[in-house]
Amino acid sequence: MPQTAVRRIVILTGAGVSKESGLDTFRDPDGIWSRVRLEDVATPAAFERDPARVHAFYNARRRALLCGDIAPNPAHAALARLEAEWPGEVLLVTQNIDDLHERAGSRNLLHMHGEILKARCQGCREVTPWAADMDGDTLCPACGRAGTLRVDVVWFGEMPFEMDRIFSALEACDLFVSIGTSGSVYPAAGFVQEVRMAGQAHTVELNLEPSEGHSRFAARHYGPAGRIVPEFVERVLEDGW
Ligand code: BJW
Repeated sequence: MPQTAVRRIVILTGAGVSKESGLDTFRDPDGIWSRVRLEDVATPAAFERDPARVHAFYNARRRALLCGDIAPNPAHAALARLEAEWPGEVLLVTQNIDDLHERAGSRNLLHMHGEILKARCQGCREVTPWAADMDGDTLCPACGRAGTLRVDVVWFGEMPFEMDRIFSALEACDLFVSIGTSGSVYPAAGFVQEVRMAGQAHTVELNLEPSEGHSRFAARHYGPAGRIVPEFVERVLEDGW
């Protein structure tokens, strides 16, 4: 057992961790924002202006996630293994709206940008598991109203979920690892700075290439997540950091 046994780990993941599972990132040359403008699909104003377009965007991504071809990759599996085998706490904070961390076995997990497999009623506020398409006529299963459902994700200008728990964990952690995120969307992009200001935690970036904030990390490893995350987890479980 490593000497660092009781230490607390916070992991932040982004779209890069799901890329090798077959889900697109946002800002890579072949990413989602190369095909659709975020202003048209990922803001509250876009949903007010053209709800059919926003529903269609998320319906297509939900169908792709559930089509049967998408599965967790070795990076997801390694993070679930870390949670299962690390003697201290491992909190996984994901910006991803897919369910691949859950499918791999992660349990101590916060979806700060929401989940595509949930619907939220803008009338009664109820959040419901949701695997089907949604449109302007869909009835809220809780209050029965039509036209009030939206996908339970966080758009630009909205407050990400669970921020109090996340900031408390960042302040108290001993190791912070950022995986597969470009570091261009706040508040997630600022987490490494929060950790550094809070104290002595070690900070590590694992990504395909240096992110916007790469110089803020004490250690950096670059390559596909499916290779470098299992290698990193193996090292942490063997030797700590
Ligand atoms: C691989 C790989 C492989 C590829 N292996 N790696 C001016 C300054 C500062 C902030 C703002 C500002 N103006 C506005 C803001 C705030 C705004 C913001 O940050 N805007 C920026 C554009 C500047 N943020 C917000 O509005 C957020 N809310 C907010 O700030 O509330 C106020 C607040 C204040 C204080 C505290 C707390 C809150 C909300 C942001 C919501 C983001 N929503 C989206 C859509 C969600 C639903 C959906 O999926 O459709 O979230 S946008 C999109 O970006 C999605 C992602 O979660 C998010 C981050 O993207 P991610 O994951 O980093 O993906 P990419 O594509 O950018 O990067 C992938 C990386 O993987 C790359 O580096 C690749 O190299 C790498 N990679 N293959 C390993 N195989």
